[in-house]
Amino acid sequence: MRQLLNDPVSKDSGFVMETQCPFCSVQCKMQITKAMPVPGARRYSYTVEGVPNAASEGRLCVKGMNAFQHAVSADRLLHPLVKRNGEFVPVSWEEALNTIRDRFISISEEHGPDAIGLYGGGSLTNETAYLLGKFARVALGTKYIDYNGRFCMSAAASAGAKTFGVDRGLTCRLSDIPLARCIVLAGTNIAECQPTLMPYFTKAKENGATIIVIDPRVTATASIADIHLQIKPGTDAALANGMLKVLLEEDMIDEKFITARTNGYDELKRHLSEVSLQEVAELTGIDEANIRKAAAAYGKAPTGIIFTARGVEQQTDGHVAVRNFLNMVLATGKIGKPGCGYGAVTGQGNGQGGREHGQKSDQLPGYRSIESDVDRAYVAKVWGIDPEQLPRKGVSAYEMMELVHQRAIRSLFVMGSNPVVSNPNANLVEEGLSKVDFFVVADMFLSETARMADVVLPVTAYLENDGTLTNLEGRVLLRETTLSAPGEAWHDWAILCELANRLGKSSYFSFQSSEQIFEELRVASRGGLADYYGITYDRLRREGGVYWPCPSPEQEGLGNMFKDSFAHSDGKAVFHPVQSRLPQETPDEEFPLTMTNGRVLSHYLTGVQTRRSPSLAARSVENYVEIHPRTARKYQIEDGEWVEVSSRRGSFNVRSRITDQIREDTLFVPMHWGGIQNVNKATSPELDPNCKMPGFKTSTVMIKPLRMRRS
Ligand SMILES: Nc1nc2c(c(=O)[nH]1)N[C@H]1C(S)=C(S)[C@@H](COP(=O)(O)OP(=O)(O)OC[C@H]3O[C@@H](n4cnc5c(=O)[nH]c(N)nc54)[C@H](O)[C@@H]3O)O[C@H]1N2
Ligand SMILES: Nc1nc2c(c(=O)[nH]1)N[C@H]1C(S)=C(S)[C@@H](COP(=O)(O)OP(=O)(O)OC[C@H]3O[C@@H](n4cnc5c(=O)[nH]c(N)nc54)[C@H](O)[C@@H]3O)O[C@H]1N2
Ligand code: SF4
Ligand SMILES: [Mo]
Repeated sequence: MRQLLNDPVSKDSGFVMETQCPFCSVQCKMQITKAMPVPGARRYSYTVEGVPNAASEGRLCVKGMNAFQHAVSADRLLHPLVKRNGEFVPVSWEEALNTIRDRFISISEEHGPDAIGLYGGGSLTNETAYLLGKFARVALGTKYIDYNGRFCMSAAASAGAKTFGVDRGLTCRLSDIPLARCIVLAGTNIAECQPTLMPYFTKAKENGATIIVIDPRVTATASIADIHLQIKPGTDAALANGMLKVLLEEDMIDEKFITARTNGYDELKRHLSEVSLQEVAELTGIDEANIRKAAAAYGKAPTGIIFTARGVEQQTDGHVAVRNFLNMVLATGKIGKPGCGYGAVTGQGNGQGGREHGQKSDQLPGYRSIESDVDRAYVAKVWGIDPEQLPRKGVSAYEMMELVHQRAIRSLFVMGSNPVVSNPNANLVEEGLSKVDFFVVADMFLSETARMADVVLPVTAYLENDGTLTNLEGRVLLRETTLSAPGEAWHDWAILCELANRLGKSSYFSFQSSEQIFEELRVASRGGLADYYGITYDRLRREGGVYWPCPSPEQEGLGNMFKDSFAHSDGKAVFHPVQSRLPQETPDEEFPLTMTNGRVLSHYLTGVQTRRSPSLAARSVENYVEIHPRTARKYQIEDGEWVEVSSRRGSFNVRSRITDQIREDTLFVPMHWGGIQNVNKATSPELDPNCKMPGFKTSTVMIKPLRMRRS
């Protein structure tokens, strides 16, 4: 694709570079060329082409094609900003960093180190995510650190850890997909969210696979389904109970596998004997015949893979809902063999690596636990500190926002997230952040969150910042860059090193490059579940990517996991009986509809980046709510008019989009807009007790037109 563009920020004139997309978890490789179309032309032309690699096989989607536009946009932050009398003024790095140091020290002295919270993100490289965890524990000594992955991967990650003993998004390789004869896509809209993966699924279909999609909407992904189960939001756990019951009743289970490789089957069996298929049908809104058909398709297929994503996981029972799908995987023995497995379709570019190396409140690098004495001792030794100095575990992302609101956390440092838009119950989050004593944000843009900060630090984008990212398969990839930073933007990791230096901790943060940080990460992760020790930058350059776990440089990484054993100490996987239940909130007279939410093809998360890319912004300029024609009639809503959607938490305004591709009792709203169009003003902050995932996907709401009514 070739485009002409004004490029006000980049110092570099022409270039050809290979890089990776900054957006989703596929991490498609691409080549970007910037050149003068003709000598003396006033605008540069950019050409973006996919580069063949094992995951995307050279494909790019529309977001990847246009990603460079935000990176070279005139909106990029070029200087540190400090707020004075409510206005941002550009200052030197010296002044910005000294201000942060002074305020952090005074807040820590007055209220203790835990009065400072850190909030990271899954777009950060492994190196930065690792360093952020170390910065919290070693430079600040605070227990409060968490990150946006809590809203993304926590339900599936915790379920994988409990069932298999380890969480790696895909237990198999992408190349196993075409070998599967049945594929379950539960609450995942691959066609819009990981579009370059779609050919794996169409290939499977050509090879004879049955594709089952579980989604309340007829999505672009559902268009390839052989069976579409148009489920009532929030009832996936019940549906899995129904399917398990049929698997058992019709003897489609793998007794040999169950005996040799699992624990807890008898309990599951007892539990399923009490499940009524009729009740499941009522709860889920899917009739018995279709539940039977789907269960049989999966149960009878010789190979199969179940995928889940945020539709199943962003629920207050997301953890157990995933575990119930994993019960299906284990009961049929469809794991550890070619064409078999489970996939949590990771979301962000480094959603996988970002959850392994310590920016989560209870975690140390390599998936180690901050509450385990052995793990604490190991990491403390690598870091050269006493284990006693390591704080204990803190709280999850939204709980941190509650502590901010209660003023227990007095200062917050956000790196790589836009929490004012992406947290549930956004009004409370905004109110909390407006009261915080001292607020720092590191971003490329003045996001909705950055606007509220006292100090904003400009950072480098994917075209300028190198480092490793781990894709949805658990494959570690090296993103190389050649561009220099625009203005005075710094790399995230360099900011952390320099701040640590000013806080008197320079000896622990004396890194000069991301590779040096990776060298320490290798050792810190060594022997952990996510073992990166065998991976080096040189190796990544040579091999294009390496799967973890990879315990030694001589070994290959592990593609298809669990061939002979699982990661629990006895080598067995664990069944877990799951209760069928209704979602936390159920419709009533005041709030009669269920609202779910999610994504559209051309925008990414809170849209801070994609709304600054003209080609992407033009495809989707404002937010909307999908509503069924009969529901629209009932609430007197016309197509394309402004409506107010409200819940017990708050309300937002968007345009209506009438479509029969959604259930009558359900509304759908994308999550890519802030301010008055922010869906999270109405979402529920109820958290899953197991993993602290908010129940984003099921809130009860009412809807009304905003038009003036003639009396
Ligand atoms: N274009 C685009 N791609 C992205 C992103 C983006 O913002 N834009 N974000 C990236 C990130 S961080 C993530 S986490 C992933 C998310 O990827 P997905 O999880 O696939 O995306 P969502 O649209 O949030 O949700 C998927 C589907 O779940 C359905 N759903 C809603 N409620 C329920 C339910 O109760 N049960 C079931 N079974 N389904 C339900 C929705 O209708 C939706 O089609 O995408 C990544 N890729
Ligand atoms: N209602 C509802 N809410 C949701 C979801 C949903 O499905 N429904 N999904 C949830 C999910 S899955 C996710 S992942 C979250 C994501 O929500 P956020 O964490 O808010 O994600 P982004 O919008 O990507 O915000 C990232 C910010 O970091 C900046 N940034 C990008 N790269 C870098 C970098 O390398 N360094 C630094 N310092 N900054 C960078 C961007 O400019 C942007 O301002 O939203 C969650 N919120
Ligand atoms: S958004 Fe995802 S699928 Fe699209 S180009 Fe980027 S990494 Fe690839
Ligand atoms: Mo995500």
